[in-house]
Amino acid sequence: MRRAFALAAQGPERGINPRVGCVILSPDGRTLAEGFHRGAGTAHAEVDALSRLAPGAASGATAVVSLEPCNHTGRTGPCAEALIAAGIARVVYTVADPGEASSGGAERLRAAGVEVAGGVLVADGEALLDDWLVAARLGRPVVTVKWASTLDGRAAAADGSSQWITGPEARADVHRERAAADAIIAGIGTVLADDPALTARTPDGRPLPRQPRPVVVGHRPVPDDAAVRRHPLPLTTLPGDDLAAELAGLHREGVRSVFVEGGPALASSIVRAGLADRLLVYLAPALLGGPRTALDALGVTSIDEAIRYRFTEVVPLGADLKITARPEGA
Ligand code: AOF
Ligand code: ZN
Repeated sequence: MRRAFALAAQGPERGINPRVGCVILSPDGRTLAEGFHRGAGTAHAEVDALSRLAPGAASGATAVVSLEPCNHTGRTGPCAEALIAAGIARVVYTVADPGEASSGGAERLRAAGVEVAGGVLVADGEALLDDWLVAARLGRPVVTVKWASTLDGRAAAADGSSQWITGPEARADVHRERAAADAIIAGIGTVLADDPALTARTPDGRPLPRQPRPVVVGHRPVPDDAAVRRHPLPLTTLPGDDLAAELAGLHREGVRSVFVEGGPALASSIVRAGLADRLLVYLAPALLGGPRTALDALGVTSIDEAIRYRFTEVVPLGADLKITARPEGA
């Protein structure tokens, strides 16, 4: 299975499909063939491995796959059928297929008399699939909501100025976090007020190799001369009337993770809709007081309605703290 993981890791890190690896073993444990998935529309790992064998060569063999073999005809045919047709006697996999249409491969194989064992090295298998798996289970991208604030939770001074609340180490970290996401989302209010580029950059302003797709939420149009229009990737706009559905739409385009950075209004809407899977807060040892809080109203009127999170990581960055929190119970 570890070899299947290594094969899977050769597949594309981003995209609609997961990274999957497969090793075919003879009954006495020799490797007969290996395969991996190279991206949507290409052969699945199991079929890729089988295609390297002469007809009949996989008869009685074991297929070790890093994801439950699929049971559907999507862009390609069902792997469960291909394994059965090849005469595979045993299938070992890690994580169950989270897809509504594609799951059921293990059952199909068992029904055909194939011995099946799932859940092998499941923690490593889940780690390899990472955001793809969480997003597939949620039916939308994994959402990180980021803000920088003072100790008293203010994201700007009374006059609106906010550059900079945190120091250079924290700001460099934000760019690394942006680069790790598939898309970065800002509200139109923030685009009009701050004109953010929504790119991931080094401290001296050079673009990082991996850029998130820029997304702007809101009804007002993005001006032609807005910095975000010069982003290397095309701009997506969302009305923001039904964020859950709009995020699900991004997921169908292959977006597994989004970084929400751009305004208390948008951050509050995401939190209120129950869509904030991770809060990323850069906390500066400063006070601003006043009305400009990091989040707008959340519909909480009484303390027992507080939306509770738990801290999962607290890291000092220069003079600031980087705090990661996840919903209580998640
Ligand atoms: C992959 N590669 O090696 C395996 C997958 O549209 P399709 O036909 O490419 O099907 C994609 C789904 O098939 C995917 O979301 C997952 O549920 C399942 N298994 N997918 O892309 C593979 N084994
Ligand atoms: Zn498949």
